[in-house]
Amino acid sequence: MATTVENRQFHHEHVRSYSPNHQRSDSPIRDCNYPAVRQDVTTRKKVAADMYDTSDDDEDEVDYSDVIKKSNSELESSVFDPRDASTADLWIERNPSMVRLTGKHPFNSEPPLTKLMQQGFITPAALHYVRNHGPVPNASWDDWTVEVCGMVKRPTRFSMAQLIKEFPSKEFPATLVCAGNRRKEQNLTKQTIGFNWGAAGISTSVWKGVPLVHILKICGVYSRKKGALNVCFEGAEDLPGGGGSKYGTSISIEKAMDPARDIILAYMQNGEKLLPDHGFPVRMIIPGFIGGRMVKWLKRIIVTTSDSENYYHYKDNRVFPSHVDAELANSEGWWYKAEYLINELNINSVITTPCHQEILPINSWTTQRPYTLKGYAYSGGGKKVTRVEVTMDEGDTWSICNLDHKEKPNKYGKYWCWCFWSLEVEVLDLLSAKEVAVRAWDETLNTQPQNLIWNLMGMMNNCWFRVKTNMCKPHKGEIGIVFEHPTQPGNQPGGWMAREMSSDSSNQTLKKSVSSPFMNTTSLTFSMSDVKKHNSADSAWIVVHGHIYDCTAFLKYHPGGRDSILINAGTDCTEEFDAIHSDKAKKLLEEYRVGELITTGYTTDSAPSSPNNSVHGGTGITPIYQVMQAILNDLEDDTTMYLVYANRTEDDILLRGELDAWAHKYEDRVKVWYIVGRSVREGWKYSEGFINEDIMRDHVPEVGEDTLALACGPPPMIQFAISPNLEKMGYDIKNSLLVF
Ligand SMILES: Nc1nc2c(c(=O)[nH]1)N[C@H]1C(S)=C(S)[C@@H](COP(=O)(O)O)O[C@H]1N2
Ligand SMILES: [Mo]
Repeated sequence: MATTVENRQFHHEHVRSYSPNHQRSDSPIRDCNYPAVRQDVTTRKKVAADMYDTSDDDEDEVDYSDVIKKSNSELESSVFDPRDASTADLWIERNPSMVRLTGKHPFNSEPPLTKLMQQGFITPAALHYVRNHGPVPNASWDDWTVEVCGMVKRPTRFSMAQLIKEFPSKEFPATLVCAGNRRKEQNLTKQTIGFNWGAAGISTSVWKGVPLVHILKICGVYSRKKGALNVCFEGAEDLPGGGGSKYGTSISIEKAMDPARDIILAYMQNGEKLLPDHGFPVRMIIPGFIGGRMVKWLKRIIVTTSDSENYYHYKDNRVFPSHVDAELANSEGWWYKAEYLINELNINSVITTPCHQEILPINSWTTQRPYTLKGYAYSGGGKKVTRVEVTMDEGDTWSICNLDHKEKPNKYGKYWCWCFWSLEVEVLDLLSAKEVAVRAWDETLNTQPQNLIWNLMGMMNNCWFRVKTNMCKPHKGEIGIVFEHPTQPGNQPGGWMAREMSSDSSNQTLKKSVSSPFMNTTSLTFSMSDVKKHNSADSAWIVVHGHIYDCTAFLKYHPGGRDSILINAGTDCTEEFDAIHSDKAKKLLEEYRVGELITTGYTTDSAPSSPNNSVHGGTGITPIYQVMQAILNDLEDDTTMYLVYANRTEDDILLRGELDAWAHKYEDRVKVWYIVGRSVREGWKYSEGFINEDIMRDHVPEVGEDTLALACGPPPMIQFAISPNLEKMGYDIKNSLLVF
């Protein structure tokens, strides 16, 4: 068993010059029970206790057996997957639901995001994401050893039995995140040199193992003065990188010895021995660090002067500035610049509820109760996530979410796990939002950037996580909001980033052909607070009848002079405009239209609206107007729409101009009928009074297979006037009436 360190692949010729006293190539690696350091188990434990304070290692230990048991229940069993049959991994059972990111081999996979979240705080080992650079070593527990060598006084080789019996252990939950988590968003911006992680390259387990600091102390690390500055870790698999090597990396000796960091050699995951994919029989766990530093199938720990020379230590897990492409990275040696190596995770958060393609039906049931947004958040280095915020107006206003930290911090106040956030929002607010975005903050006030910052390896992507809300076409008696995540993992299609990419680079015809069954209103929408910002000669926007016009270029041509536009810039000036302009001028204005005003309130007047106005508006014609607009904008939709629109007086009729224009333009498809309660002027050709059965029968079609009634208005009107009359007309109120 006694081998020497001569056959190691680690090159540390340079190390020798820093540590002339250390005759590494001559000093034999000792098995743990080598006579020269023979100690019985109790003595060794006592030595460990003497060398540093282990007295409270077990003190605050929490019993995790319940969470673990829960996490493993009701999980479909792992199987030999036919995709592995022709690979070196054919002997490994895997959970069939894992999403493969790199074809068959090596195995790189993440669980479906929704499934991951359903498991809660602790991820069952079989659903834990996997990042393998090569074939999984087919290890035997009894034969496995971990060798500690390099700049230590007592190079030693430990068996698994010794790691378990002769050292104190620590057990705690820790979240692992691959630095490539969320990389697909980067790849859709511009291809990086990494594969497509979705947002589930993250998992949490209860890990149990020997603190690294115990092992290093037992082996007697040389002093820093003598050059013991780094600790390298090496795995067991044979990899192609760098002309044949093991996976390996290193951390500094301070970090390795820091008791606050809870670094362990883990041999248990969720109360069981490790699965082959996660490093059986033993791996490094370095809480708060990127997954890439946590070497699996750990074979060697080498104390050295300089950091690891392993190919993967240099060519992986680095974040370069955006301008550095592959060529530049090689020609200018960016791989070897220490400051671009990453260790501690950065802060991140993700929306997991709603999930991708989730449909929230809009009906009297759903609009009356809030919808709960949910997700996860984490930060690195043990920093606590202290705030998570959601915006529904692209960052103008933020709501603070509820936070659920399931772990107890360690005695140094460090947090090693993800936390969960949630926020109740109004369904009508979701309906009027274009997207929902999340960002987190940690205790040192790190937060996430609004925009993606591309880097060559596609690592540490933590821009705001945005979920788009699209109106879902009336279908089988329902309309709804369909949510769209930015991407889907691996080569799975879907996500708004891919859609936006394809519509950028293609013509109208193609755009139509890639459209999903769900439509997006094609025109841009803005809130009044957006418009308000364009109030100068540099950018002069106005709102007229709910449409937004950019008049900047027109300023110098305006017959009435530029100032008369500028005093209205950034406001709704419908009345002012209508008062003095000819039909010709109105037509001219159309050329400058840049979008539509979003509002869910009853008012479209020029009163300054706070950002909240746009999200907390009452029920009104707006949702129905938006549905109609969406249908008309979809060239493939030929739904006929009948609108019966009741108001107190004619002056109260909102959006009348638009509705009449539609009724005129789409004569066969849009029928509008008004009812006003009082002050009817002479020549009024519509109904007067209250909505009743006769009016409904005259202006609403009989129920048909594909008929859907949408209603908005005060509850008594719905309850006493609309529902009963629709019922008389054969409508099944439960399934074919949607109330906003
Ligand atoms: N020996 C070895 N260790 C390794 C790797 C590897 O390929 N080989 N991958 C690393 C990377 S990049 C990550 S993110 C984590 C993933 O651990 P997991 O597969 O248990 O989730 O292991 C790290 N340790
Ligand atoms: Mo990773």
